[in-house]
Amino acid sequence: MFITFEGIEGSGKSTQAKLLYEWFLDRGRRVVLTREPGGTEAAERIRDLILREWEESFPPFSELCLYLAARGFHVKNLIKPSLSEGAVVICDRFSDSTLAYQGYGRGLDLELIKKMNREVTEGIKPDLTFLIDVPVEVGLERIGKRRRDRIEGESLEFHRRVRRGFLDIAGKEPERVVVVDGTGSREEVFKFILSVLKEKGYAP
Ligand code: T5A
Repeated sequence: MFITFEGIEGSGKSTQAKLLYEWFLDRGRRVVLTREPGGTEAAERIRDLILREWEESFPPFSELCLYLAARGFHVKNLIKPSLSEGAVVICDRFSDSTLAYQGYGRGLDLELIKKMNREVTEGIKPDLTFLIDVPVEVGLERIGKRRRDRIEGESLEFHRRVRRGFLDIAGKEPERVVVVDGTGSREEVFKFILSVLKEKGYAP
């Protein structure tokens, strides 16, 4: 079972991914919690490169290639082997983030991104995706006090396009992508996520 969490900055998806990981652990399931960009040594190095601030300009297509390169390492070395061993894999961000940020956010060609994504994911697709949705202002306020990375520091309009992108993706794949109202408390949001998992037969 491959479950991904998606959403804008500060939506609370890392919090929910961790809660679900602990929930499966408590029930004795073999479960892997991982993230993108990152998850393996090489992919984490690419993450450092992508997220830090640079003096020189960062071309959107180069950014796209780096996210995809990191995903390639991650799928090959962690996600695929873990799924083959029967583990539940929970991933904080995956391919939908590339479509939302580099496609809807940066304006790169959506079809090209989908094609490149298919190459690096080697046919792996999430069984279920939770899109934790909050207004941009709520997300940015939640992360407001900490130092922002290169993507978090983008304009309000950029983050709005990304949010619209995620909702668009969800609208096109309603079976896989479940939109979760992320404005409630951590406990309320998690309760809803569990109810979806149970309803879909993924959890006892
Ligand atoms: N990216 C990524 C791309 O552009 N393309 C790609 O292909 C991929 C894979 C990753 C960046 O890279 C971009 C997207 C990102 O900009 P990251 O550090 O992983 O960088 O950033 P995020 O994934 O956005 O992680 P964040 O930690 O910023 O946000 P989360 O995961 O949405 O939020 P979370 O859970 O850490 O919570 C944020 C704060 O809110 C509180 C938490 O305690 C925390 O303080 N919180 C709540 N507060 C009130 N109510 C709730 N329900 C709350 N839930 C959490």
